[in-house]
Amino acid sequence: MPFNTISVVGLGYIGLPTAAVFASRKKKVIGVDVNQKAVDIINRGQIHIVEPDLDMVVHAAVTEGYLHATTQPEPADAFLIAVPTPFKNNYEPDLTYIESASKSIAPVLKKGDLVILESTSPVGATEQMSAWLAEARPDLSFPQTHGDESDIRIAHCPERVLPGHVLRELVQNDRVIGGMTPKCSELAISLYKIFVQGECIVTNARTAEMCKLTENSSRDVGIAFANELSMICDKLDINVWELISLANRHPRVNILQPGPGVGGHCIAVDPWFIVSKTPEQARLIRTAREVNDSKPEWVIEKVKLAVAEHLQANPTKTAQEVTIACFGLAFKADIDDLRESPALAITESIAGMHPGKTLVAEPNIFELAEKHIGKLQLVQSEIALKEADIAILLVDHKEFKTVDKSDLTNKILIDTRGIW
Ligand code: SAJ
Repeated sequence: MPFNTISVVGLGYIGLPTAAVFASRKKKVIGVDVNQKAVDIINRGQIHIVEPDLDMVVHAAVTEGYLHATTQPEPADAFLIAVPTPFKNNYEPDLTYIESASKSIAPVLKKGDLVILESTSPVGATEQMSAWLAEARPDLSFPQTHGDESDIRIAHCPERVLPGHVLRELVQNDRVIGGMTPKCSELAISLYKIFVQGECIVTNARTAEMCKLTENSSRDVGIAFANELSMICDKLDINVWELISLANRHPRVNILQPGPGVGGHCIAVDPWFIVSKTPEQARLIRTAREVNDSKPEWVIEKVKLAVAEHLQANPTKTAQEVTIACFGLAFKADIDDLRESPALAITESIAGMHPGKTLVAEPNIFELAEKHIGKLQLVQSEIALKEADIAILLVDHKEFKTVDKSDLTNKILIDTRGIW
């Protein structure tokens, strides 16, 4: 079936690149978002998020007339829902964005349309979305009641792209296609084949939901193992980076890297969707989350010890005269994204407790948020290195990997990434 018009609901880190890539294949794309400001920016051919090369693709798509954004859904042949799925205070998934997106597209659905949930979701969310649509449109039939004969086709196809490499991975990665029925999967494949060069592999909706959660939980558990090792090695006076590189020479061992904690909006969130559904069984997954979430506090304790050590070595100094420099604020290397960043949390905590100067070097950010002004000073790396009594490496940005080792002498170093 030809898709003449494709609608993408939610124009964030996943929805906007997806909309732009469909448009670059000369499909008419309607982007829908509740944020009027984002809609206006996109309709000017600009972007409101940071992702390499996305600005050019969106600019071309808008100026050539293939992509336009709106706050009000319009009829289309396929709808992709890519809205956030955060968790609530008790780590229960919050599906309100999926609910309101479903209710907003329901009035414009017509027989033959395909609705795909792309948002990372707890198991059962796709069936729930289909139930919300069915409730709003009793005149149409849905897969949960009509199977392969349904008027509307529904599938879950999770996105798995790595921030910073989204445009390449969208096209090249394999895609898991979880249709509610075989016909739903078939139609979803024909949609993704418009731009996906990777393989499209069919499963059911629940397995597709669990697959995405499993990928990110697997990585979280792996990072927790590395973080736990780093705390064990600290007690035993062993260099954890050397240890891991030695152990990884074993042909069947591949340990990840310790860090100051796990950030971003995916790996620190998705495992909770498994834990909240099956709390009795998901013991390792929960513990991994707890280990990774406890790492920033461990780093902060190291900083307190370093200040005490520095004052002991310099008895004429007061704590007000000690300068601490934090290197990196982003949640990982070579991006500017601060969401759920352990580096940011550690830096904020130091600035809150330290009576002296707290300097920050972050090559990907050019101004501090309002709430940090007066508490932190954003400076060039060279200045931070020159002035610091205590230097804390929080993000392995490429600029920090090449610092002159002689600039690191005469100060206490806390290297959470093992690059200094
Ligand atoms: N990290 C470590 N040690 C490591 C690897 C990562 O401490 O060895 C930390 C990073 O510094 C960062 C966090 O983990 O704080 C997450 O970074 P990441 O690069 O592992 O992952 P994300 O969050 O950028 O993207 C992940 C990817 N998932 C997997 O690799 C399984 C991506 O493919 C998903 O599409 C994305 O989550 C998502 O949207 O779910």
